[in-house]
Amino acid sequence: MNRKLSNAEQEQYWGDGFLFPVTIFAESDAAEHRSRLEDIEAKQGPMHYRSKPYLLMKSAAEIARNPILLDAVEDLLGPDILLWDSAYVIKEPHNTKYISWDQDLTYWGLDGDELVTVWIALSPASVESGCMKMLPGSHLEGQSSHHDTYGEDNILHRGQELDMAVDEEKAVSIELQPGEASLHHGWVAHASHPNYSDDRRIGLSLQYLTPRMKQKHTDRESALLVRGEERYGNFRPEPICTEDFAPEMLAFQTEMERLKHEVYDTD
Ligand SMILES: O=C(O)CCC(=O)C(=O)O
Repeated sequence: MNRKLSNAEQEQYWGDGFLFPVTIFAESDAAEHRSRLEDIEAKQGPMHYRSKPYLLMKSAAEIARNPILLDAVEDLLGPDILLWDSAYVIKEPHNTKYISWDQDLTYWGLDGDELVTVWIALSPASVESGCMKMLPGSHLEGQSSHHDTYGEDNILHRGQELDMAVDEEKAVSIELQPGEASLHHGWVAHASHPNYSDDRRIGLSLQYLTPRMKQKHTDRESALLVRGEERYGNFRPEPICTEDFAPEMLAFQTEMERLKHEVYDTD
């Protein structure tokens, strides 16, 4: 039974390696989540690219467990779903930060590809503001080789970049209104350019996987069961955030973020 995505949408996802736009909530709800994020930023400092913000912020935890979003993920991954990682990706107005062409699964240390990324817009994601771009069908061949650039303005940890030249003419710009999401496969080649607009470009990127997946480099990583059952025990269970920046959750999130960077440095 389809929950959120029609058969045609599912076929499009598996054929192209991505699907958009999928409406998750109203623009007014997106504005509310943006304002809660900006209140937290004012108190706690930048949230850009901090790992697992759903452990620290009730707003991120609500988005991550949104039933409409999870229905779409269930259509692609099946009934048992773990939330493995997440990050706000925030490009300030008129900023030179970008993400080079890459495939996510290349450097995440995971042993399979039963993973989908949901990227939900909290401000307009347009070509001008530096929305993601994706190369249709590029997930079908699996992994291509990458090299590290350590590019100064590259948002990626090591500036990882595909070795192959990407034909930008074939790329699709993933333009989204606030409250809309894109879904993408872990092997799809994607990138995003700088934000030339007057507004912040704010997205929350969330990585969902099946409990069958495993981290190759450590058994200390954690994940949050968001739907169904967990019968594998490959990840330490995570608690649900019920208070913004609870001290014990901050300590746990800090440990998990450190571990993630160790893995990123290995793969
Ligand atoms: O937010 C962006 O510009 C890129 C995010 C991304 O690469 C991802 O979510 O996989």
